[in-house]
Amino acid sequence: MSSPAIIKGLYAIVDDSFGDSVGLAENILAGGCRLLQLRSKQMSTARFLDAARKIKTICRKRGATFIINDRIDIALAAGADGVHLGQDDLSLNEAKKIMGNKIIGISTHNLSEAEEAEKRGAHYIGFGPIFRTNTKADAHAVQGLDKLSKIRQKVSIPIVAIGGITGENMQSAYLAGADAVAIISYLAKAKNVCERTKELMNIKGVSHDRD
Ligand code: 3NM
Repeated sequence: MSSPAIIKGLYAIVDDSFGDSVGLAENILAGGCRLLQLRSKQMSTARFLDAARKIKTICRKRGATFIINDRIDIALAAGADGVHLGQDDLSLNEAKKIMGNKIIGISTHNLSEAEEAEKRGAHYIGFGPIFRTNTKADAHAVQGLDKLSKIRQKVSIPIVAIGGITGENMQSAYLAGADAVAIISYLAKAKNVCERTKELMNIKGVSHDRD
């Protein structure tokens, strides 16, 4: 499962700062999402791995791709499909040595980071924040849709738009060239997470079909 062609459509990120990650993941996957990341800036390694293993089991049942944020050790121990790394994490070269042919995504916040990630062999890039977000305390300045379009012209690996994405602006990110949209709070804060996921999966002009 190393093809970047599966980085498409709704890319849900389950962040434990919003509560029970496993329950959230269960509802998102029940709503039809097939690309999910587990992210935690606070869980102990043992709890992170436990949540990752449980979510991986649900992902397998649903045929969903499962990515772990930051922690290569947990991604490997849980048997996830890949890892998503920030600019300050292990370098792509080092990560590739450890991860073999698993998926590696890189967070980028400007054109040079995006081009560098592609050159070094990232399978996809995250680019953001596209819109204002309260979820990431140390978020960069808002990049907007224009910068997303510019990056689309320069980079051919899949681009995951992130930051402040909702049901209302999701389509605009696609029109600007995103292949996938990563969403944390708009899903986590929904009254009915499964229904909201279904709504997102039905937004016109957004393809979730994987090659
Ligand atoms: N990374 P929400 S923005 C985790 O710009 C993350 O790289 C970002 O959360 C980046 O969907 C962000 O709630 C937070 O806005 C996204």
